[in-house]
Amino acid sequence: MDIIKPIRPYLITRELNPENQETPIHFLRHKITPTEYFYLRNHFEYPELSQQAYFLPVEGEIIQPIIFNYEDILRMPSKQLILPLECAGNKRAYFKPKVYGEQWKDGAISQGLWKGVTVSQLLSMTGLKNTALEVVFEAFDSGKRKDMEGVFHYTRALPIEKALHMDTLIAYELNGEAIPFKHGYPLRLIVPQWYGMASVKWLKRLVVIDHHFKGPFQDIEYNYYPFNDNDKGKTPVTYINVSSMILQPLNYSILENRRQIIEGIAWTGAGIITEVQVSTDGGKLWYPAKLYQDKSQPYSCTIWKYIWQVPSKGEYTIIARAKDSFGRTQPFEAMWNRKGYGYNAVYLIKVRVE
Ligand SMILES: Nc1nc2c(c(=O)[nH]1)N[C@H]1C(S)=C(S)[C@@H](COP(=O)(O)O)O[C@H]1N2
Ligand SMILES: [Mo]
Repeated sequence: MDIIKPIRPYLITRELNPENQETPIHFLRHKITPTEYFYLRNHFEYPELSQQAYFLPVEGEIIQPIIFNYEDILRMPSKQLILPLECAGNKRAYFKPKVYGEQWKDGAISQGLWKGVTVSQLLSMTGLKNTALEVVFEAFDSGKRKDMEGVFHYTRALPIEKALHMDTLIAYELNGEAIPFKHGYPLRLIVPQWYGMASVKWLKRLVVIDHHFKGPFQDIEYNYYPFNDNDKGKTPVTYINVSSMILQPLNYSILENRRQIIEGIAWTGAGIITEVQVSTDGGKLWYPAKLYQDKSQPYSCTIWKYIWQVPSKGEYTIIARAKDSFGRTQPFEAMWNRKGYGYNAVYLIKVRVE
């Protein structure tokens, strides 16, 4: 009898139109997430690709406007970075009280090997006027919104310093191949250390501006709103919070061995992971896990392992907690906010040992 092969990889569907699908967490143990298991986050239907997509105009507060073409960009000096792309809404489903929005669990994150040219190189060719304050990255996909009239392109801006950062890339390859269409082919922005919303797919043009950009994806979405009924304390979502995940054993699994390897990943948008602690008694005692870090790829996820000698049969609550070199530690409770961004509470699983 033939084995029926799946025709599509098994992502975890949150929505099909626009397509929003999670990576099954099993694939996050790989150094890079296989491309077909990379999560997908889209605000609109996929754009239509035309010849125009192979040209990238740079306009605005610059000395010399230039239209770069794809072929030119492929020939420029390039950079390769391994880094996690994490949606700001990852783990939103765990906020209490619940918040509206895609109910992402653990898989709105994937780690890719990205190749591209620096934005800074392109801007060194156009030159910058000293009025330059932000760089706007406009995409081809667009659609309507429920809260405003008109059609909007997905558009985000970066402060000029972040745009000029030596690792902010206009990427054209993911995991050694041209970026797949659903991930932004032919050209997408990659902003290390920031949540995924900054990494604009299907780039249409760059505009350098002398003021603060205000578009719905900058000024309405992707802000932390601490209160349910007013906008006080609104702050933009930028750097990824320190976070971790237990990948093995799985939540609510039944274990037989008295010696268990507990392993997972930890990541941060500020500095590097300096410590991961594991508790097997619900948070009373903590032990350091062994960290495996790729020193040549400082943004990439840290893999960690802890060998647990299980004292006796029973039910256990296992918790992982990461710290980074900026002194940030995962909290027991994530900072609640109305749109459900930046969830990074300690990671907790339950297991039974028989
Ligand atoms: N053009 C465009 N770029 C975009 C988005 C989008 O909807 N349109 N979504 C953003 C968000 S919120 C995330 S988390 C990442 C997801 O990238 P991926 O679909 O390649 O995983 O892309 C970002 N870039
Ligand atoms: Mo996102």
